[in-house]
Amino acid sequence: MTHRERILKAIKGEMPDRLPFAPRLDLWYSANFPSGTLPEKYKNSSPDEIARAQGWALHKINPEYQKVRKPEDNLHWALGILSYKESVYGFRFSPDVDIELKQTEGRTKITYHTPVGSVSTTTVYTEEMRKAGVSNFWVEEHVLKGAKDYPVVGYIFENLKLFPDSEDFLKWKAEIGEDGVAFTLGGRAASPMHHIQKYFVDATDFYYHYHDYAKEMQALAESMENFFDQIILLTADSPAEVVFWGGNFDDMITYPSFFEKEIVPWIRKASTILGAKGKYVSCHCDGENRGLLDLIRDSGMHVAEAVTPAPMTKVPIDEYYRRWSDKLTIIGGIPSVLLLQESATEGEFEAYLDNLFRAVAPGKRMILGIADSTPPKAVFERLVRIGEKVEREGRLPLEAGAFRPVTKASLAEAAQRVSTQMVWDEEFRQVQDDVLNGDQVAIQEHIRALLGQGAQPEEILQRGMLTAMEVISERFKSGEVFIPEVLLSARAMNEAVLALGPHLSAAQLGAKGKVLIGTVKGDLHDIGKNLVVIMLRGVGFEVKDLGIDVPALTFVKMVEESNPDILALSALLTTTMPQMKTVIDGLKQKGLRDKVKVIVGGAPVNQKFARDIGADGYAPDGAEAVGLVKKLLFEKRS
Ligand code: B1M
Repeated sequence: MTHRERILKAIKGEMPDRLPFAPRLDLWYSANFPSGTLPEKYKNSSPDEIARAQGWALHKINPEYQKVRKPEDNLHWALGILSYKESVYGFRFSPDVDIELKQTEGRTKITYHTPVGSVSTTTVYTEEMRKAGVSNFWVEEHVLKGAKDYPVVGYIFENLKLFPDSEDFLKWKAEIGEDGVAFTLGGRAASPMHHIQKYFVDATDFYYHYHDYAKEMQALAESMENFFDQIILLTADSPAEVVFWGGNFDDMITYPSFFEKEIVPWIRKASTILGAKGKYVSCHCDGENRGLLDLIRDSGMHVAEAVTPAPMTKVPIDEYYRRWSDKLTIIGGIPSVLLLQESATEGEFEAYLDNLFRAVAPGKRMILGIADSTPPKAVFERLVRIGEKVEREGRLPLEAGAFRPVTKASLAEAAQRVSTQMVWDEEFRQVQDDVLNGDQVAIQEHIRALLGQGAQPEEILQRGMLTAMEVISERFKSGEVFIPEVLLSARAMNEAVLALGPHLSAAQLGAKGKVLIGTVKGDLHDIGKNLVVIMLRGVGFEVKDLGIDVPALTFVKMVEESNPDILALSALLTTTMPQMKTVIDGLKQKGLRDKVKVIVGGAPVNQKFARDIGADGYAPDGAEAVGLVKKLLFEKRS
């Protein structure tokens, strides 16, 4: 059986002869090729040549986002309008949309002039990003800034024409031949609202817009249905067999109720129409899926790709396989950190693989891959060993042996939900309610009324606002509420602090302490860091946010200048974690280390790493960060 036949059988839910293995190599390759650090025998090979020489299937799922045929292919990234050699359609803007382009080194600003107004976007892609193997642009200026931009973007999409264009796709498919399956790009988002979330607004601001401009957003999503319907029809009639239908789902970002309301109907629609034409819909499920497991399984998607199990997320591989494999095919299953020397010992790597082979028995609907992709510093030998194990032990059906995936105790633990109850304080009930409901307008009125009745400002702050905010933090920690609720509550808190400000003494306002925070150099992830900022501000800390991609020297300089109590560092990539140590070393060199407590956080970071690099603490999430900052401040001051 060829790789192509094997993968297609797995996608159809049939039993191939053995487990398919298709490692994604692009990130690893583009980081190691320019620096000459590819394995000696592959120094001059392409990723496909390496995979073929090793006998692995080619991973042909994600388009090569930075390898374009003509500049227009990815020029409109900030609108999510893309076309590649991997696409089966092209696009054309309406003739009355005038496009003004300004390009300087690494930065592209585009203004779209339409009959109903103008909007603009700016994207960044630097040489440094290219060298690091980053395939996405960074959107520096998002298209939606306020209510007036919504109809303009709506106009662009309502009048956008897609047309069939499979010529390059067919050539590319032929080059892949029997060594893999060519997935075509439907879209990088799975629905109109998901598209708005991914492209049009800053990741954190999205939740405010979703709340504040609900009507405008709904109307825009409707204007975009034309775009999505055209994609479905064109891919349905194309020579592609599998369609990439959006992704980067994550139970924090695309939290369950949002996923169910705004995303599932379109996955279902695409799967139904494409399924009827004998095609398969595949979604990029690389995030934390703990809260989305059932929704994804029942969404109708045929393939969940880039599935990243524990230890990188909360869902173990056996649970994924047990809960999903009757309905959809899993691609991935090997978390990328297992290929890194510093994150997993040889023993841990081998044990994971042994466990994996037992957990996915009998092996139907499973395509092995590195999730999300092979990291730049991967030990190549480990990839080779996975390939060898597949050859040796991957014949299907796999035998489960003595593997016991889930214990009663772990199920009971999962079922247990902490419910944080609000302790109502009658005098401040309305203010507490306002924080819990995220009502930034009513809270100001209620504060003024309380002040008018003679209530003490610090009592309003402590007994009214902060107790309610602590409850929100706890509910977030226990999974009862999601990002939007936290953001709206924190915004109400911030507005309330402004209203209360003139009545509180300077000492009371600044009493909590000063925190300096940022995402380290080379890392553009900011959703989690923003959440930490908001939660710290929400409970009264003064927070200076340095943003993303912050060089170590900037952190050191800012510590020197602004003298914070706490320096908080965020990193989401294993490749950028070492930057945290560089910052700490920089502080030591400048004699500043004893002046500031350093805390670290972000998905790949853990307590051990924090200890190893000499940080003062680690917080797994925003709520814990609040507790940690309080604890360290108490220690610092006592
Ligand atoms: Co990226 N990405 N991404 N990505 N992305 C991850 C992180 C990844 C784990 C996906 C995977 O493999 N399954 C993987 C990293 C693998 C690794 O190194 N271990 C990855 C990759 C590979 C990449 C690119 C390299 C992809 C590419 O270009 N080929 C690229 C890198 C760009 C760069 O940074 N240079 C990239 C790009 C992107 C997007 C731009 C598409 C987007 C980011 C949008 C943005 O941030 N504005 C994105 C996303 C969305 C993700 C996932 C799916 C979700 C991250 C997220 O926001 N989660 C992510 C998958 C995952 O993490 N499992 C993934 C929600 C957020 C609330 O959680 O950020 O963990 P989190 O924050 C938590 C805690 O960690 C903690 O509190 C927060 C709230 O509870 N915390 C702190 C965070 N910072 C803290 C600081 C503290 C304390 C606590 O102070 C002390």
